[in-house]
Amino acid sequence: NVKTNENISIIGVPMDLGADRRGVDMGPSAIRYAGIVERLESIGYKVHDRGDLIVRRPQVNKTANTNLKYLDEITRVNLELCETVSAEMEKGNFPLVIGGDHSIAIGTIAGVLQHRPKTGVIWYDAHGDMNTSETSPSGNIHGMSLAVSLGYGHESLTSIGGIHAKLNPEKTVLIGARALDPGEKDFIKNLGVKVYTMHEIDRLGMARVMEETMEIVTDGTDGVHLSLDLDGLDPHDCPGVGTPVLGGISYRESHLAMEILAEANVLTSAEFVEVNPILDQVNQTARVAVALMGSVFGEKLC
Ligand code: Z70
Ligand code: MN
Ligand code: MN
Ligand code: MN
Repeated sequence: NVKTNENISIIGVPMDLGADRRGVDMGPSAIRYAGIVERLESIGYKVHDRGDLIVRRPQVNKTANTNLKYLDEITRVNLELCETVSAEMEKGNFPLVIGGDHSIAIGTIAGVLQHRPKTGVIWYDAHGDMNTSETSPSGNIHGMSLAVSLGYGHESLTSIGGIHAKLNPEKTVLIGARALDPGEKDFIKNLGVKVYTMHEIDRLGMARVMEETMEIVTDGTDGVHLSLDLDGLDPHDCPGVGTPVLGGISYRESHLAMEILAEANVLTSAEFVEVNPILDQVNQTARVAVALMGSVFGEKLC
């Protein structure tokens, strides 16, 4: 089952401004150090490492007339990321974005939607990332990226990729949620986004959760994007994340989820975000990220 004809393009985004906390900017280095290129090549892919986008480090977080922190630079980087992802897909390459904080999903998804406008999304995360400037408790844009990709939020961000390049809430699935803000809960219900919280994962089991998820994100769509925030996993397995939340998805459940996704053979783009090497234990979280990539790209145990 070796996919020798497939090309994966790795795009690093050393962004931490959306989390307003240092460390996740080193995520792309940590993931490369953990052997991402070699791992994907060993499965049989042709891997093109496009290096990292340039992210500036503004010392002032305020943009005029908004509570969104570092809005100007986050907008600029996501515009560039949108172009970069779109250009790779134009060449027929699979875009694999490594972060960086989760605000970079805005640019990744905007780029993906240029080519696959009906993309379904799996948002694997402890959080909903469904805040807007009105509901955000922090002003951190990494807590707003899914809302933006659905078309809600500051216009500088929602306009990236064009106002029509937006996700369909009914083709968007959250997995692993356990730290939703009140405004996010209302928003998720009103929009009809499907959520598998830790409660459903415990009750139904990950196999059933993923089978139902695959049905939702493949029916009537033209692609499937995986947006995987490492804090979706339990902090015991992934200590190196900016916002650890107890009671998360296990390493084994996560591998199973990736294997079910791989078996369906529908994935068209992916991103792995929020690896924070400063808080990590000997790069464990980056190593988990690379191991999960192995599973989602079809590596077999036997
Ligand atoms: C909170 C907020 C968040 C990730 C933390 C937290 C958001 N809901 N997202 N870590 N990845 O500030 O909006
Ligand atoms: Mn997130
Ligand atoms: Mn998160
Ligand atoms: Mn986080």
